[in-house]
Amino acid sequence: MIKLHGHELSGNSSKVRLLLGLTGVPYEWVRVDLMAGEHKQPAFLALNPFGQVPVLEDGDTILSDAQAILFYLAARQGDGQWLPTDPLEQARVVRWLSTAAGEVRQGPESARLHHLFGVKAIPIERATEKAAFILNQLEQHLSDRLWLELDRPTIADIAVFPYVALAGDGGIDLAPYPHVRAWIARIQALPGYVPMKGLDA
Ligand SMILES: N[C@@H](CCC(=O)N[C@@H](CS)C(=O)NCC(=O)O)C(=O)O
Repeated sequence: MIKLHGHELSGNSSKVRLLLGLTGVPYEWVRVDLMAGEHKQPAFLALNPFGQVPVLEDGDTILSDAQAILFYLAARQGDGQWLPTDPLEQARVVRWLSTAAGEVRQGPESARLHHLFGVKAIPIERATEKAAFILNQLEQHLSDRLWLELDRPTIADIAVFPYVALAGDGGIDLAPYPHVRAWIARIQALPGYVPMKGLDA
């Protein structure tokens, strides 16, 4: 059975949990105690030398990085549902995986690290500015569509979702972004949705 190494407060871990839940794939959850520094110990570094969760173990296959894992799981399914097979559609989805690791990480994810986890080395003004940029982009993008790409949820939505939905943890108010809030609610209403600590009641 697949093993997912992660932490319950890690938005990157929650992306993978979400896809596994939505696709009904059984897996074993291996909690990595980030607060105790377990991810910097040799046993974990042997899985991911970066010392970061999530890590997926699928038999002999070991894969880190939430976006890479989403891509692998969705592509492996082979039906194009969560990751289209048409090259252009696929590229459009991958663009949002990059956005998750780029603009979303520099914005709401960094603001959350500053406020919730006390990483004061992250300049909060810059993170807040970056968050406003990407939230405005998303608000505009979602003004005439239900999902980030195509006519259905894909791994694009899953990759961008957690840190946008958790923006409040970084002191960012989502009130000015009604289309983004409606999109968050649509994801939360999907059958198989996996709640995350701090995000859902
Ligand atoms: N690019 C990686 C980043 C993963 C990441 O930053 N994970 C955080 C938890 S959400 C972590 O393990 N942080 C501990 C550290 O970097 O020391 C991904 O998208 O999965």
